[in-house]
Amino acid sequence: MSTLVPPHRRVLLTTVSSDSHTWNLVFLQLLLEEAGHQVLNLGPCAPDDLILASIRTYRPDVLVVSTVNGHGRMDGARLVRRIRADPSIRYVPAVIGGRLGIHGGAEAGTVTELLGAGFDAVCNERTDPRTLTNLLLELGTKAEPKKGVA
Ligand code: B12
Repeated sequence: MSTLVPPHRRVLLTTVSSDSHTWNLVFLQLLLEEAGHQVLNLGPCAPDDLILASIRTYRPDVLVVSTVNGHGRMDGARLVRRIRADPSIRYVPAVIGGRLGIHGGAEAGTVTELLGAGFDAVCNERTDPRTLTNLLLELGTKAEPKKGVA
């Protein structure tokens, strides 16, 4: 069990529906809990509907999407478009990171595409995961989406 130290954020941690990788989620949960954040981890292959329902019930300060199978670019864009289209949850700040594409994450346009779809911040595989803890503090204070870029 984690000890919550303010300022902390309620974080909904998930991956995308196609992604069965698990240790990225375990790693990020431990990292964020160690920094004092409260984390609900939905585990691998979370369907979009489960993620949307969890945002409604858990009311996180920030949604963190971690994906490494290479389909995050497509699945993440689809997911965040659905979130931004739903008036009851559209303002939840959302960050995505990991290995976002199938060619090692260096694909031009991926960051722009995911920001355009509705993410507030996009991290690639060169982003140091430790920067996420401060990013959450920044994003968690935002009232409206689409204000940050990592
Ligand atoms: C174990 C593994 C599997 C296992 C997963 C078991 C499980 N239950 O977790 C199995 C065998 C199921 C698997 C399947 C597949 N895998 Co796999 N897998 C791996 C492997 C070897 C290790 C992943 C791991 O656990 N890493 C440990 C965790 C802690 O590290 P991480 O995942 O890299 O996450 C770190 C960072 O990415 C970052 N990070 C992650 N998310 C986020 C989010 C934010 C916001 C931030 C800031 C940082 C961040 O922080 C983490 C800690 O540093 C990697 C190769 C590798 N050595 O990394 C391939 C790898 C991820 N797999 C890959 C592929 C292609 C697949 C398959 C598509 C293969 C196939 N053809 O079937 C399937 C996909 C299945 C699916 N539906 O998703 C590719 C992805 C390629 C890409 N994205 O460019 C990799 C990179 C292998 C490769 N070099 O090609 N895989």
